[in-house]
Amino acid sequence: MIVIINGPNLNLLGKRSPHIYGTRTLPDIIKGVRKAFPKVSVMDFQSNSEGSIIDLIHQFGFDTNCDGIVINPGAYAHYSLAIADAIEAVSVPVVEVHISNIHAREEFRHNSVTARAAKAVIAGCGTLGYKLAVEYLLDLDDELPF
Ligand code: CA2
Repeated sequence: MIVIINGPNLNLLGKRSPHIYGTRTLPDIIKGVRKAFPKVSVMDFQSNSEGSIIDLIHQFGFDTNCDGIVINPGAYAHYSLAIADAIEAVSVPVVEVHISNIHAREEFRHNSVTARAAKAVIAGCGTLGYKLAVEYLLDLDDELPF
C-alpha cells in the first residue's frame, strides 16, 4: 500500500496558476497514479492543516502494510519543523514531491526543512513527480548503496 498526502492549497490544483502547477486537478493526478500502478493500493489524503498531516504520517508511518508515503507538504515544506520531526520519526520511507522546481522560484521556497527528513525528494517534474515517487518506493528493495 502507498499513501499520498497533499498539503495546504493543493486542493486548488487545476483551478488556478496553471503556468506553475499545470492543469490537472488533484483527483486527476491520483487517478493517473492508480492507473500507472493498477496492482498497488493507493490511499490519498489532502489537508490544509498541519496537525492533520502529522496525524496521517503517524497513522501510516509505522504500518507494516505501507510501502511508503509520498508527501507534498506544500508551503509547510519551507517552515514546518513539526512535519519534519514526524517524517523523521516514522519507519516507513517518505518521498517528498514538489510539482514546481522550488529552487528556481522565490528564495523563500529554496529551502525545504521537511526534505531533510525524507528519503528522497522530487521537484520540478510537474505532476509526473507523484508517479516517479511511487515507482521509487516500490523499487526500494533494489536500492543502490548510497
Ligand atoms: O511545487 C509544489 O508542489 C509546492 O509544494 C506547491 C505549494 C508551494 O507553496 C510550494 O512552495 C511548492 C503551493 C501549493 C498551492 O497550490 C495552488 C494550486 C493552484 C492555485 C493556487 C495554489
